[in-house]
Amino acid sequence: MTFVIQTSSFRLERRRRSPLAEGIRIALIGRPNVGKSTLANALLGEDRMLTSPEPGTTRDAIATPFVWKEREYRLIDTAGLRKKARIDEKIEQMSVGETIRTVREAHVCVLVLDATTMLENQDLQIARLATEEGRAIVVCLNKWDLVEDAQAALRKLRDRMEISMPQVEGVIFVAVSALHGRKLDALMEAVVTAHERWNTDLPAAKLNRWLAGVTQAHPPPLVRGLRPRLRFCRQVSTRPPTIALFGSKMPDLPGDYQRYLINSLRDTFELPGTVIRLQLRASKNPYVEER
Ligand SMILES: Nc1nc2c(ncn2[C@@H]2O[C@H](COP(=O)(O)OP(=O)(O)O)[C@@H](O)[C@H]2O)c(=O)[nH]1
Ligand SMILES: [Mg+2]
Repeated sequence: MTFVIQTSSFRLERRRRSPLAEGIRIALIGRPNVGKSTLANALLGEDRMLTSPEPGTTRDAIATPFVWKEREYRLIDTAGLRKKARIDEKIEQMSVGETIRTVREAHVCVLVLDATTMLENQDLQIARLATEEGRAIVVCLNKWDLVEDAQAALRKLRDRMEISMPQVEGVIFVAVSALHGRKLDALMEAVVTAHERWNTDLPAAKLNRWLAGVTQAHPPPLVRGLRPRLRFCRQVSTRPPTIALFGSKMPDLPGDYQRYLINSLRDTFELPGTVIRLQLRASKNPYVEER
């Protein structure tokens, strides 16, 4: 099933035209040495990170504006992005606390990986912070210039992501070389796409048609002899898309079944790589909330 989600692109257009629009806020997250600072400078086009406040004056994230292809963005600036010469090694290592603060400031988190070492546990922990905070995510495979077997590297990454990060199934991977400024356009396009999906607002009629079909194809399992009944749903917020499901016996809806619904939403409404949240709500009268 395919259709154009007009609501979200319309909103995006409006935001873009507004003089107050500050652009998509991007955080570069990842382990030390994967190339975050190099990528930041490549995107900013100069050593703009040098103008950041001295460490110690503030630990709050600040956002550095930049323009890419005539569109404005903001890069969340962190100690981990600043030049090594300006700060000591201790705070160069982004702490978990700082990563969380950075992630919360961002719309889109770009998870930067070193393509030669790829997805280690620490990378996954960082990625999980971003998904738990409900951010939009793009995976950036940096140092692609050092990779010899591109196909094998991509296959390895895809397999690992599928197993370790099912909550962002279909997340966009972009292979870049920050050092040589390669494929940065593709990276920024992915950022825009991920942001658009994250902002998606699904019409109630389409959602309820989906719910009818999906529960008919595969009804919720019996719990202690009773079947939870899903009556209707609607989207209650964007960023990330959050769907409230109304019905009976909702607390009994098994986790597996919730994941089935989320995966089905992601497929049906073409939201790959997007965290989707469900809210389960009790409803006795199916017509109270319907419009
Ligand atoms: N070959 C290659 N080296 C890179 C690339 N990006 C960054 N590096 C190198 O990786 C090292 C760590 O980069 P840095 O930006 O400081 O990483 P950070 O700790 O994540 O900020 C530096 O020596 C960079 O020159 C790349 O695309 N290709
Ligand atoms: Mg750095």
